[in-house]
Amino acid sequence: MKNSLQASVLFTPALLFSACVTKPQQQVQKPLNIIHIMTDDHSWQTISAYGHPISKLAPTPNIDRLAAEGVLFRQAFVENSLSTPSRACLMTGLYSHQNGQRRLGKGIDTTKVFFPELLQKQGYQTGVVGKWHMQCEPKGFDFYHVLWDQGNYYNPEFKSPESNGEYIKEEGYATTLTTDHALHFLETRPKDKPFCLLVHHKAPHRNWMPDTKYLNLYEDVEFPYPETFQDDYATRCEAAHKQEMRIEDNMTLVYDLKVDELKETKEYKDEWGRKMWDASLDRMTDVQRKTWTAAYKPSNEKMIAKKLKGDDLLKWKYQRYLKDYLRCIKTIDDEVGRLLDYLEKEGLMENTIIVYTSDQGFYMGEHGWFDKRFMYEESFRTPLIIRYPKAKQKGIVCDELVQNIDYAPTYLAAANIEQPVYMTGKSLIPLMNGEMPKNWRQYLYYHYYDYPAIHQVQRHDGVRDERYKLIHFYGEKGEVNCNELYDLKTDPNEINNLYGQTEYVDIQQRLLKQLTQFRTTLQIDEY
Ligand code: SGN
Ligand code: CA
Repeated sequence: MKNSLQASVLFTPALLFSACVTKPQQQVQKPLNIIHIMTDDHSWQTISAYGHPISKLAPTPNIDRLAAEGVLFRQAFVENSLSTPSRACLMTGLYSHQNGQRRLGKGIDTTKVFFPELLQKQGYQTGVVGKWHMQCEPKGFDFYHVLWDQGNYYNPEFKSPESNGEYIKEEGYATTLTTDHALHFLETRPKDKPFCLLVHHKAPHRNWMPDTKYLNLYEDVEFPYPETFQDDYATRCEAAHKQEMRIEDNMTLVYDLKVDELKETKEYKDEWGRKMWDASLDRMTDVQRKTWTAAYKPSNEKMIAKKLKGDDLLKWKYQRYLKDYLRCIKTIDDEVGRLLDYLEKEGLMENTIIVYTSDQGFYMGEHGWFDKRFMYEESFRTPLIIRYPKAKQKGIVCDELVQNIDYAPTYLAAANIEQPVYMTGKSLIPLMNGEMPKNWRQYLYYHYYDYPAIHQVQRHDGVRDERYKLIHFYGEKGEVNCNELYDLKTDPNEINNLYGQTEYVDIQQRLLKQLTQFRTTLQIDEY
């Protein structure tokens, strides 16, 4: 349990989680209701409960409320840092190669059981609202109201059982509409049944379009630059050099950063971005569009007049990116507050487990990047806060290694359903109860497959323990395999690749052995 007993440097109000060694008596309790709130691409750096400098300037009081009354997991990870694969891990409690969903496109093996199906059998009312993004129809839900594909921010289309397979446009902002549908599920559900509701927001996914009421929020704030903003990837494998997710080179001024005024200039060559951008604006009502233009035009014109270049342009891009991203987060936080207020008003807080997480982490300029995919911390690690009403202590921090394959087992345990033997993840309930299960994992396995694809992040798998991380990049046929090793204690920014250094040979061997063990026992078929 040494990991969990480290001093809490980031989060002072919380008590540091110290698990009991003795096992408390198991009592059967009433099945708990379950609310799983999952945003899309929300970085832990931008939740104030995690204490990162960026979030200090853009706090999230409602999400923090969950942390103050629950457990803040500081070592929560995904297995494959991408939307559809991450959602498949959630639904099945299985790794990507086990559930079939390795990449963003087709993949899911629909013969696998989705955990809400097991809850339904036990008498739960189940629902999902917002971003579904699985490559199959919602399975295991009594109620669904889901966005088309990735979803749109303004006036998005939703599908429900009543819409006969059609997507129907609704006026409003995606985050608010998704919460409306969540509240509708809660209000109309049969009150004599326990429920499980997945609230999956589109925000803050690219291209980070805030609601009209927050278009000027943080306008005068200057957000701090990450230490690795100008990373030159000097010690790394080829993968970090050839990705296409740099703010400087791959973040577009019109589509990503909303400088509408540039799209008509002859220097502007990005046809794809122009089309995508026009499509986002064309979705708006006249009032929305007017408000939008009035908010962005003055600062856009100022920026154009300055004819920014080099570092000045890069800094401007970073500031605009962060502001828009954090404006999206502001609405998420408000809407989490609205949902919590409802649960409180209805007296549901004491028999509902409430989870806040994201489908993966995100780069807020670290290594000069946006997007995710890599096994480096900002993307691999995801926010995870759980308000477990039966926990003996409130406001605690847990530093055990947990992963997105653990949600399904946790929810089954909350419903008193025995975990099927084929499910790979582990229930988090013992950890939240202050117990330390004897066989808790000491290593995490990670595997990213989506290559070649947008952002061009080479395929890789790897292992991480509480301190060290080994990554193996393999790519396509003919591409050179290459390994990286990091000591996260002395090098939390992962800039010194230690692979092959004599002083680290024992650690390297230990992690390589562990990686081989994972590949063998899990029957991994590519690496
Ligand atoms: C879109 C985005 C990418 C993003 C993927 C996957 N481009 O293709 O930047 O990496 O989704 O994101 S966009 O211009 O169309 O927004 S994920 O969250 O669904 O995995
Ligand atoms: Ca995502």
